[in-house]
Amino acid sequence: MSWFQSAVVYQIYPRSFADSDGDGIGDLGGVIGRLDYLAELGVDVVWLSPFYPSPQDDNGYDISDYQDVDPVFGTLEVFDELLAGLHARGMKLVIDLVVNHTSDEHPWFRDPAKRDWYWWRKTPPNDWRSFFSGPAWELDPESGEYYLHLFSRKQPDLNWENPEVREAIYSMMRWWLDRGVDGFRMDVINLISKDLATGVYFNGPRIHEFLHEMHEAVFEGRSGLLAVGEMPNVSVEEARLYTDPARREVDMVFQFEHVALDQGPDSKWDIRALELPALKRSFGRWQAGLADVGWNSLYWDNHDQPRAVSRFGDDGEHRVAAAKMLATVLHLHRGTPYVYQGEELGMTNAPFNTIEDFRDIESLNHYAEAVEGGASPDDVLLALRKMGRDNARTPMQWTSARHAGFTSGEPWIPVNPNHAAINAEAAVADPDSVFHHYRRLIELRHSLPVIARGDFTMRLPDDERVYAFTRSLDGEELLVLGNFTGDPVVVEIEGWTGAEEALIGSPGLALGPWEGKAFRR
Ligand code: ISL
Repeated sequence: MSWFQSAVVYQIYPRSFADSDGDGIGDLGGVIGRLDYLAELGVDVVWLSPFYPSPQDDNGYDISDYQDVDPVFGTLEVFDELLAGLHARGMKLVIDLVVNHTSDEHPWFRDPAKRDWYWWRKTPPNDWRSFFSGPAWELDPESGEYYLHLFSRKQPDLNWENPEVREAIYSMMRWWLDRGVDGFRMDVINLISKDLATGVYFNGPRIHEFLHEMHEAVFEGRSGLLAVGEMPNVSVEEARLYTDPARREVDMVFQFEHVALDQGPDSKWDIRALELPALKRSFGRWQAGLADVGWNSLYWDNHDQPRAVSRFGDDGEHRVAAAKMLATVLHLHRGTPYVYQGEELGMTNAPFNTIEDFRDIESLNHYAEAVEGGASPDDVLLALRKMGRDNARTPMQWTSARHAGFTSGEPWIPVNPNHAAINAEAAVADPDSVFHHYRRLIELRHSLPVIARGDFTMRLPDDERVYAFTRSLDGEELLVLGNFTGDPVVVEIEGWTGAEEALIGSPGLALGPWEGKAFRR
């Protein structure tokens, strides 16, 4: 049993969390001011999205110096204070490791002695496309050669074939661990091994070798740390290899299968209705595949996804019930749950009106490309409103005051006007709030071994309205139910009457609109 199996992670996107200096952009000082809030919620680990020096082309996922803090976010001294403040409250800090690419303004990229640290070619060797629209090979007018960037053109991909690159990264990681951080969330880490000839960049030929080497070079001989691999396009079988403790690669992968079910196969902007049985099949396959070896991450939301209550639930009349139900269902699976800032308040998608309201490079590039290709601007906007990453990036809603108490200045992206009703101050004061529901779920994971370690059985797999599963450990059993519709529904579960101890909700197997329940025996 590893410590992280009973832990809950809280993700902070510092730009949008809390602004301490009035420049309209959240910062590390702002996070320090909210540590007691995190402690009250009861999370074990904070994952902090990038705060390093960066031209901010992709909000900090384009790093120009791995070993410092961007002045917009603070200084290394403020970082140390934040780390100490978390540790003093018994929380760990995991930082974002973005090493598939750097910024094009990183000194490595312009250093002639480090030409081979990136992928340079006289002509594009393949037709790879960037995740942010357009070709992935960019002509550099200075040298007349093309460089690879799987993300924006300001995010050139590092060449992990070069051992000097790998050693530089491992040494940077050791520097942060020596400073006291407790691990890394590794951005698109299954993209680092590429085979240009065969066109492979997901889970490439040397990926396991690189991760194992990193483990030996960085984590060996240290304990209590966390290594999370963010891995788009990873199968359960591959995830088993990545997270098998005996292989010493990473502790868990952060995978995307369930958040792709309402998207077409070729484009996230091709939005489909979510079918509940498909969601259950996906979760069920992951629960079973990592039952005896490996470990799951559990999440609905992060800084790249729309808000869960708007996407999978109901952000109108039944918002509170739906937000609680989604939390109940997710947190009682086997795996480590992640809470993305504001999810614990049931924050919703943003009412973006025009393209000017958007800030995200992915959305802006897609809009430009699609409209130029003849798509109707209104149709493109409709998709951006539903699936755009900026939905998750509107400022954290602290109070009902101006700009939701996020900043005393002008926020870098519009605050959701619903902060008048949805905010942390109101939620903490209301014992029935979504916030206190999350707090109780976190407490339950800490106190009930069946939640952290029990096995998992999907029930009613084909039911289109209700998500149902049981967990069991050493004779202790849980039943979890979630109504994914706005209508009341009564279910029958073989062997359960609903008269068992109700951990969440009232006794009985009748569910109100969007209601979630859990029973124990
Ligand atoms: O958000 C996505 C598509 O809409 C994903 O493809 C996302 O780009 C992918 O999961 C990788 O995400 C990570 O790396 C990106 C960065 O923009 C994301 O914010 C980060 O989470 C490049 O560093």
